[in-house]
Amino acid sequence: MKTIFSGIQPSGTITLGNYIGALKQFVELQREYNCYFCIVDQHAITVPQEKQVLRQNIRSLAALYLAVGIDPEKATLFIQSEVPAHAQAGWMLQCVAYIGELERMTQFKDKSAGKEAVSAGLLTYPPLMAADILLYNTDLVPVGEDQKQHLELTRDLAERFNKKYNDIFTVPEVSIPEVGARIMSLQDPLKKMSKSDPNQKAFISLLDPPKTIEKKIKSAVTDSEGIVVYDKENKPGISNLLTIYSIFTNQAVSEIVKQYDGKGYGEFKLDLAKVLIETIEPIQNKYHDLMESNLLDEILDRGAEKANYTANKTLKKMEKAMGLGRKR
Ligand code: ATP
Ligand code: LTN
Repeated sequence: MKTIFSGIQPSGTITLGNYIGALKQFVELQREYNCYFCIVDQHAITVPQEKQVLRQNIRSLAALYLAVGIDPEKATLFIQSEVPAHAQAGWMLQCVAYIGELERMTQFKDKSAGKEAVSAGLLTYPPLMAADILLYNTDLVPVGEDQKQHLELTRDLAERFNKKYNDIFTVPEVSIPEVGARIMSLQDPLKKMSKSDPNQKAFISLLDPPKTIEKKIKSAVTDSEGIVVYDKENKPGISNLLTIYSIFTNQAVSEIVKQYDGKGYGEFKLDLAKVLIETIEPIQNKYHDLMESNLLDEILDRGAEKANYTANKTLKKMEKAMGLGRKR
């Protein structure tokens, strides 16, 4: 059975973008692969976090993974900081990575732009991500479009390590969904929807109450034409909403366009909000049940135990290959 690894940062509440680009794929793939799904809290601290909020977000993200359909009997769900091998392997891979290639990462450029104090961790984030993936002999990494560059670097680091030290890493492939790999902000459809966007109206979170979902969709930026057609270049706002509608209803965009022929954005947006609420409400109900139960801690404990076992085996091989410590 092939192995999948993917991670989500507990840097806020999961958005529609995270759900469509990542989580929805995870649920589908867990049947056919040996899956590791991680709450990457050590990645989240590359930018400032409030400690109580971070703790809450970690727990909440774990519950959301399960509420959308991750089955702990099939997949291993765990918290990155509870598996120390990630930081240890991350350090070794930092020593394999070059500063120049890290400075070229667009996520680093975007997140550091205009900031006075940028943490060193923001720059060295990709070798930690490579460690996450490589520790599990991962074959496939399902992610949204924005992570493609990090995956290319992960492959480069794996190949470099294999060549320079010992051939121990599987070089992973990336899996990006054909539709919905880059859901755009509701307030600026030229920007990616992000859970850490300071403008709450820019994203729909999976925990937004139905009324909020409706309001956010109603106020989503479109254009003044009022015609529901897909034209990503000239009408990015309505095109983004059409993509979301299509994913949530399993209908082709062309069919939806026909359905709204002669109707305005108002009616389309109201229907879209309804469709979203129908899917999101049951997820929220499961989420609240999980947050109140002890099950969540049991699942995370089991996940950490299993992840530690596999990750430590690879870590030992890495240390041996690099000549760290004493001969055993
Ligand atoms: P942050 O705002 O803190 O950077 P984020 O919302 O970008 O967070 P991540 O935790 O970095 O989310 O990403 C988790 C997963 O969701 C990744 O696989 C990422 O590619 C995917 N993803 C993030 N944003 C989108 C989006 N707008 N459309 C599709 N997929 C996305
Ligand atoms: N960098 C990713 C989160 C992430 C990840 C990973 C994704 C950390 N480690 C390993 C896939 C595999 C992000 O910012 N979305």
